[in-house]
Amino acid sequence: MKITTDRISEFNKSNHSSYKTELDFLKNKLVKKGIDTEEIISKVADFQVAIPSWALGAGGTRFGRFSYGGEPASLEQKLDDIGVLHALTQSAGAVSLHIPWDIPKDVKAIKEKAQSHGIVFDAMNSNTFQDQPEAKETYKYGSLSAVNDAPRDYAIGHNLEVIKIGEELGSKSLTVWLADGANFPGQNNFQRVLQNTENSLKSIYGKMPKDWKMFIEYKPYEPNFYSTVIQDWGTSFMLANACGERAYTLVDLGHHLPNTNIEQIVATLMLKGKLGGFHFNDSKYGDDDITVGSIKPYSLFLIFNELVYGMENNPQNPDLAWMIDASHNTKDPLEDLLQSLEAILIAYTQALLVDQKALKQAQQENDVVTCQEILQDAYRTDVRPLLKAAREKSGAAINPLSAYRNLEVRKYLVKERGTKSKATGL
Ligand code: AOS
Ligand code: ZN
Ligand code: ZN
Ligand code: ZN
Repeated sequence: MKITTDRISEFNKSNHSSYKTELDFLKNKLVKKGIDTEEIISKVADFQVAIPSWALGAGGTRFGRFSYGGEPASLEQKLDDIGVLHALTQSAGAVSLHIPWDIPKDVKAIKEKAQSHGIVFDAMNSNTFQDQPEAKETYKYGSLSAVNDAPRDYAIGHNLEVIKIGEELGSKSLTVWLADGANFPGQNNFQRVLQNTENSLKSIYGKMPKDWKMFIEYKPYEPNFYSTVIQDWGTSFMLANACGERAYTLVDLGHHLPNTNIEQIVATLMLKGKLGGFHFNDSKYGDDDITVGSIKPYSLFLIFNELVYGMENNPQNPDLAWMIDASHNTKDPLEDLLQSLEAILIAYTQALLVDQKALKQAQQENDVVTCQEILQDAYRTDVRPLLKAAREKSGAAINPLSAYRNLEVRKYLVKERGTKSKATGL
């Protein structure tokens, strides 16, 4: 299914002309505060978030999976689905591939398919957290951290293979997330597994093309419940420093213990020029991977406030690789991703509204009340008309979710792919 720009502009014309009144009202308010709304609209229109190849099917838990119907059964179909998201939003112009779940069989055809949707290949994800049917070694007791040479070398080899596939596709980065850890005290010698991990990462880093970056993701627990080798940002930061200047920490919002101050972690890493990648999702308890902004939108705003500050003030930090890392089993996966994209752009836009000059002054004067007022004034602004303007500017649907429903995309996908479809991977 291909959604043409004509269909979108037709839909925009017939459904959303009234948003202009809301936009004028908001613009007037913001202009009085000295905010350049056109600049904000352009920034929002430019923001691109990668969609992971594993989020297009209905997710599941170990208690089962329920098909949504019309799920993509191949990498080609996954790219078609991202094409739908990108056509509707013009902000999902990248895919993040997971190997081996999504090995391209015909690289040329896959590249052409992606190109036809305006999609580029962002970070490649290696997988050493499960054994594949043809695997020669098992990761049961660890991969890059393993105490035995054979699984460790095998895991290093897998990462190099992922880089090779990525090079063919035009990707420029590798994300490493390790499940390695222990379920019981005494199982691992902490120092030994950390040292093994560092050595393994260094040997992958040493063989990475010179224009590639490595992102090291951390997570406190799951699937291991006593200890995880790369448990927190400090460990990831240390490993990235040990590898070299093109290795960075990746922050996944769900990978923190309850109440962790994620915005402070973001600020610290950006000051040191070491924040490379970002996984968006939301959670109530742990790595819940639910729709971005569905539980803690104010936290998301505070995190974006630090990201925006860093993007404006930390030239030492590279451009970030943004990705949505969320999936679950009750919503239409495409609608869910549209909601996540919306939440990301709302938080980003609100953060762009923060009066940084006034905030700095209030901070200098230790005016705590004004500091809070400034942040909450931005957060409490309904910025959705600006998002709509950004979308109209870039040829997207003014309201992507209602366009998706109106164009009956899911109905079409179910007709084409069937009701019992099951997404590959996972
Ligand atoms: C796992 O918890 C991480 O968030 C990773 O990014 C992982 O590779 C991805 O979610 C696919 O399982
Ligand atoms: Zn993640
Ligand atoms: Zn995760
Ligand atoms: Zn997660």
